[in-house]
Amino acid sequence: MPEKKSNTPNRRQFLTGAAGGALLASAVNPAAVLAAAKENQAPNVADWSRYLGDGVVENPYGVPSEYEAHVVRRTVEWLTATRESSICFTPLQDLHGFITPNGLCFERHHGGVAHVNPDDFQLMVHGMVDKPLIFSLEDLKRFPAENKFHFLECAANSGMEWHGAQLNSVQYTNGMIHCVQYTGVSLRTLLNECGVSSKGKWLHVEGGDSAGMNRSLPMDKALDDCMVAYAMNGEMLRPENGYPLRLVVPGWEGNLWIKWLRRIEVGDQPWHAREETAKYTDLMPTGKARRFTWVMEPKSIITSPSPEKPVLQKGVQNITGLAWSGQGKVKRVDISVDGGKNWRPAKLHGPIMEKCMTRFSYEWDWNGNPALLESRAIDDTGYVQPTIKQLREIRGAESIYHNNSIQTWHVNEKGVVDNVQTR
Ligand SMILES: Nc1nc2c(c(=O)[nH]1)N[C@H]1C(S)=C(S)[C@@H](COP(=O)(O)O)O[C@H]1N2
Ligand SMILES: [Mo]
Repeated sequence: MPEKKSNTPNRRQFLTGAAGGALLASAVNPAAVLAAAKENQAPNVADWSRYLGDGVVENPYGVPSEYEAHVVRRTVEWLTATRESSICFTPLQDLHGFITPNGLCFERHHGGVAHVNPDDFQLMVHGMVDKPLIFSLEDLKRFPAENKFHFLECAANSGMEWHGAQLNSVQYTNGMIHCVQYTGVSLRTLLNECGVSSKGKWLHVEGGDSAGMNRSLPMDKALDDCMVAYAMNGEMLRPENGYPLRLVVPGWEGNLWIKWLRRIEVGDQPWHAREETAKYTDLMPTGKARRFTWVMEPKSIITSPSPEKPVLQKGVQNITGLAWSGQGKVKRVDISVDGGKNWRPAKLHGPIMEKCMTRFSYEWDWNGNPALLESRAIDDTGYVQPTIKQLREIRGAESIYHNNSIQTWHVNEKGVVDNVQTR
């Protein structure tokens, strides 16, 4: 939790002079602020102004400021038996804009991180094709590259919240997601190179990690917008995200995005019987299970205020967060400060792209009374993000996957924010 309170008054308080507490009363008086300045604060000369700083290439690969050391991926130790088959969470509360920096992207591994030497790397494409081919990384880089921004959300994101509010955190309730720019080759280009038989309706995609993670991908999706990516955010993939090659399946659940991709087999049916494939199903109240629920439906989350980012003072707050849809573009995000009774549209910060995160913000004048903050996403298909009760009515609460319900944050009179479920 951040301890440091901002002593910078906001624009409105400057203009109206209507500052609340003692802190703000001093802050609006420049003479008083200057008189109380600490050693390193203006008008005094700070330490870092007195001496020469580091030379260039102090860090050949740059790292964040030491004062940002709290901005890290985190895991929940009790969630899984080992770290090799586990998951960690993106610190959404500390991100700006819509891009996730590579070092902060949540990780999900079933058999640990494979460290693949690119000289030994090969991608084999075979099965129902005219010409089976093996590509080296250099071969793949010779194809025309595509550059696309997409979110990747694990189907289990918010999965601990089905029965009730569990984890008092935006990172732990919503952090199984990241959004980066991918560079790679469209799957359509690769498949055309091999000449897919008209009987080829499914791809069997396989990873080179110890889990040998494999999935079935319908041909229509493969030809629509999938790609094999070797780079993220302008540099080669990180080992934990599949170096040197991963599958990108825009808008669909994370488990299809095979990392350390090494084999694509074209077939006429899905590889249903595989145990791993069967695991990703949604148990319904009837005892039956939904399967092949691949699309990640519209969702949004207020990242500040949040349990990690309490409200520090009365007056104007910048409510901000992220929205996304696996069906298309985010069209609108509405904000409620009274638990869903009244809604107002948030400002969307462009660029707004298909199957990509969109940053939103909303100016809220907090009077110090308890409040219930919510955001709801609406995409260009007209789909409106549901409440948890609406989802439970249809799906029960026994599934782990595909919880895209509205998150409610309760703000108390001290500005402390808690995860609650009210409707
Ligand atoms: N080879 C391989 N690919 C994999 C996995 C894996 O364990 N092995 N996990 C999948 C799951 S369940 C998710 S949610 C995403 C996570 O991708 P990330 O680690 O880049 O966040 O990778 C998918 N691809
Ligand atoms: Mo996942």
